Amino acid sequence: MATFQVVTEQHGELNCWRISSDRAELLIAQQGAQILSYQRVGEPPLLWLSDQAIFRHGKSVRAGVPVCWPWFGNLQRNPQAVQAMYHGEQAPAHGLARSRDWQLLGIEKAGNGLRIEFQLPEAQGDLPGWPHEVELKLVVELDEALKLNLTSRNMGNTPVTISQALHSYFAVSDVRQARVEGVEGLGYIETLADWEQREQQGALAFAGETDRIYLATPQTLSIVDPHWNRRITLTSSGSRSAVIWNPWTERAKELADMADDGWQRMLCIETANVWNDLVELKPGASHSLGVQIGCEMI
Ligand code: TA6
Repeated sequence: MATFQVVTEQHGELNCWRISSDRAELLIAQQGAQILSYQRVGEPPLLWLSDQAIFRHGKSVRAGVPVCWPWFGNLQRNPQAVQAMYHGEQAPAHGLARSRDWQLLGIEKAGNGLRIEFQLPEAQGDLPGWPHEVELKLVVELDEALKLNLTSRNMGNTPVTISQALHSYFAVSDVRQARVEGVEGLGYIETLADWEQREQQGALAFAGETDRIYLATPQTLSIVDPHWNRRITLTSSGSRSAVIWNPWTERAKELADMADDGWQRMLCIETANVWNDLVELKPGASHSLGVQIGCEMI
């Protein structure tokens, strides 16, 4: 059985845990239960952490896997059923969970790996403007692969509708050389062209700003990185939609927490429940959104 070391660290204003074994290292922040980095020993990072990341309370870090919940993106772009759940003023982008402190329920050995469990207690009726009672848990498992599972259980008496995403930032040698496989032939929403519906021809290569919602996604998507000779594989569960994002040159310059050339070294594939792939939770019902991130040399 592998041995693990857990060290608490402070990054700016954020409490974090650095978890390492002889095979991999993971950095997780209490805010947002956000994985900030993940790297296997002797390999380039799998998840990307911005060189100019800002570690501040109330602001999601540009890194790793922010949890977007109970809505994804701009609330006004969500279906009415998701919008109707929120009664607050300004709705923050990507929901309420990524910028709040979660509670660490435990870190324990599981099989050959490690299991880390977080909960967002405020989701049970105490989120500002969102008066619903949902037990929200994130389980992170680290063994050969990295697994994330976000479970929402409706503890209230009325139905709850959410959109959500595991907004994963992947590290690549150069996004202009990388491609995403598994999207061939899928319908997608081109959010940069007035949310027009289009069809993907072939694998996705990056040649400009990209911000697309892919629909009816298969279980497996992968990132082929020829320069680093590797294929990152995402195996999802509880999801039939994915968002793929790269800000490219001009948008990156507008982001204070990304170097002007930071866009070259990252791309986001966000395992999601968005658009017509919403989650409707009847009282007592639960839903799990999961992704397993693996990697092989090619
Ligand atoms: O998932 C894509 C997206 O919604 C983009 O539109 C882009 O704005 C990105 O997320 C990052 O959002 P953030 O609020 O973290 O700056």
